[in-house]
Amino acid sequence: EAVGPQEYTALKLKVKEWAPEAGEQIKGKVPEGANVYFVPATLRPETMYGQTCCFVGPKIKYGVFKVSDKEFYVITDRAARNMAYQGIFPENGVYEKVAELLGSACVGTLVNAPLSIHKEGVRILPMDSVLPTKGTGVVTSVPSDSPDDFATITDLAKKAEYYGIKKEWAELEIVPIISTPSYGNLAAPFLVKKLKISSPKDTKQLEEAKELAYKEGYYQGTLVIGEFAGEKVEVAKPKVRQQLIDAGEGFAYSE
Ligand code: A2H
Repeated sequence: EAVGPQEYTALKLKVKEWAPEAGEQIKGKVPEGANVYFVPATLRPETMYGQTCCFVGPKIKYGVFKVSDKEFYVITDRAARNMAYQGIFPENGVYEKVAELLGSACVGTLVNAPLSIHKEGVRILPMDSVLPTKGTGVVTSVPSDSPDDFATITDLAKKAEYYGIKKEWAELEIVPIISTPSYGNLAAPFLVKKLKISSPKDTKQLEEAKELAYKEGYYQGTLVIGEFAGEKVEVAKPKVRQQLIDAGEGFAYSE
């Protein structure tokens, strides 16, 4: 756990098509024509090219919060309260919830993930280890560089029926985002294999893989995709973040 304040990048994933249950639940509560966004918080904005899906906790309760007549965010109540004191909603300290959604009802929703190579959109999928007490309770998935994400999508694809999802939702192409001297250009799949991680429940090994991937990616990594390809991660990271913010596709969020 980090000691100081965490500076996240919150990313706006616009809903293109609701899963039937969630669509039913927001009916009449969000104005026709308004945009609704799932808003994951990430520490690795430079990896956003590699998003293949976005996770919610199936048992977590989310709110749909009004930012303006045209914009609504799906996040936890806790995150909305924090955001209300960070100038993200129009009035300081005030946040308006127009609907509630259980994570499980959102599974299958198609969203547009900024910067992702998957322009057709990515799906909202379930992840049991999402903590309701961290970030926004929404976690975008970058399986090339996050061992947790790779272990989870592997499990989802293996047990698609059990999870009530289409297998192909968990099988979008994984392409190299960051090249590293020790783990090649797909650090997370490499480390998951190397540490013999066979399920998202192998929490101890995943903790180790996460630590190794993070250090190597951040200090030794070079981006191999996008506008900043060829630049060191340390250098490119703030640039990608700023670009997302300038494009209105993300914003700073801290806690
Ligand atoms: B990271 P820290 Cl490529 N529950 O984003 C569980 N995990 C959460 C979360 C929650 N409520 N909110 C955010 N996270 C994840 C990208 C990424 C991340 C990569 C590699 C490592 C990595 C894509 N997923 O995180 O405890 C988010 O996943 C490794 C730590 O606040 C976020 O960044 O330090 C990170 O954990 C924040 O974790």
